[in-house]
Amino acid sequence: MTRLSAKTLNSIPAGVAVPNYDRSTLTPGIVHLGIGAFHRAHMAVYVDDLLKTHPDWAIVGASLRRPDTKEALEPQDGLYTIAVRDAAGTHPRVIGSILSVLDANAQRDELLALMADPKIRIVSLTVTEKGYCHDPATGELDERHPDIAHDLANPASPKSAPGMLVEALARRHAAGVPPFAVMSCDNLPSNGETVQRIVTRFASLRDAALGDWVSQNVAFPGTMVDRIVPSTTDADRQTIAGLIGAEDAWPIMTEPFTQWVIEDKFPQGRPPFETVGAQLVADVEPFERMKLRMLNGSHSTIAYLGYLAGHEYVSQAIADPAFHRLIHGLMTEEAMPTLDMPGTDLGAYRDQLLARFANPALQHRTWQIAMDGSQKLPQRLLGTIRDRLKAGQPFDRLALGVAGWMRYVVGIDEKGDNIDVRDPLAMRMMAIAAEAGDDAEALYVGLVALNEVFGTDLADNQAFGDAVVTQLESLFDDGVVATIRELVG
Ligand code: CS2
Repeated sequence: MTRLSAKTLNSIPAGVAVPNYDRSTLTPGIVHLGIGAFHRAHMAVYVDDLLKTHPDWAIVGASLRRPDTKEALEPQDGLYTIAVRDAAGTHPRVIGSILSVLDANAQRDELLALMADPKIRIVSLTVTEKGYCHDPATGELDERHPDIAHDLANPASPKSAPGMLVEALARRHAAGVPPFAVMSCDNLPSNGETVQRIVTRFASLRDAALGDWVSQNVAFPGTMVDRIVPSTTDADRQTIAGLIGAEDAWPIMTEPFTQWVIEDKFPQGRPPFETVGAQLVADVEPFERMKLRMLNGSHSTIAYLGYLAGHEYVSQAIADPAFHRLIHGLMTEEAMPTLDMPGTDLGAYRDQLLARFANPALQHRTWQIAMDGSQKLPQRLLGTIRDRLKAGQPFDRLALGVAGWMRYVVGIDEKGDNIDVRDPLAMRMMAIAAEAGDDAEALYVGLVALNEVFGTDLADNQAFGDAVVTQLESLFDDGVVATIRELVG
């Protein structure tokens, strides 16, 4: 079978959408750091919709960790398929907005030179929570992070995202080129402000004057991004080959829903994202908080409890009426009252989320969402809990979500099988769990002392401890299913 590429594009069957513009006229306006599946199902699709009328905004992608995306896309001239999936079927479309992919390790100088080029006006990022090298509880740069220490010692050959951004900005500053806008598309709370804080701090540690220049001149628009993107499997590759009549080494599977809310702060200009479905707003924070607390808070709760209960996919967990009641209640009773969203029907948003979770065709693994919990919990569950505590309101379902994470990171499931726990703190957490055994109280005390997750306020909070330990004891004694039933009736 032929490989998808510029040469084979005209043999793709009619009915599969392909780029509606001449790719040879494109020039890059965006460098994207962290060119994973999410970016390719989200921002790259919005940009694809724009290129016919705005060919100077194509994307050059970079991967900071692994060369696998480059290896997959290079022989395909950057082309790849996205397949939108639901009960009605799988709908493929070929995307052409990514001109090329650079491997940041092997092509660091090329990447930095491009980022310093005046034609690049936006550098966007999806490097996941841990890619910012920050302390998730406080949102501050983790100055002891090994990559940060490396990049401060070797500023011209950075490894980390903050190090790359600051080196490119420093080069622009030195050359008198106005800075690009830095647009985070990760699920961090107040992602614009958080990345601004991290990058400005890193720049100041390099050089106080550079720090001042960054803080006064660089724009960090915030965003809320949303599209569910399960990891691609070999079965998916086969399905796509059948549909497009060509081999695609890395197609992206996703859902019909997509949402992008962007803070309109781009001094060097931006493509008219509002013409292709994005919402440009003055303040993105309420949207981010809604999404993190309702979608991602539910997702993480489903991931830990669902995995432990033996559900491979989110859709299987949410099909269990007890899980459905738990998540419906978590959103309605505990998350929604903490949100301030005039003009948004939160009940309708919740119902749409429950329907998205139930999408039977998506096959979104609970294990995938369970990854990196130490980086995700603060903005997904703990912020909501803090607000509930402040208001003196109950939060048992959220506490069960946190207890589910604590039970999960023990690394042994209810059948006694090992769990492949992926987390930057995995080693420390496993040591804590090994010490605690199946003593819920001891496990809680060990894990809650991880200040970068819980801060010091929650660690010292009796009501928080009581609520989580109650659920954790039940998880150990009675198992997940009985615990959920007990809680939701
Ligand atoms: C998920 C998210 O893996 C995870 O942690 O909760 O990636 C989620 O699918 C997206 O944020 C949806 O927009």
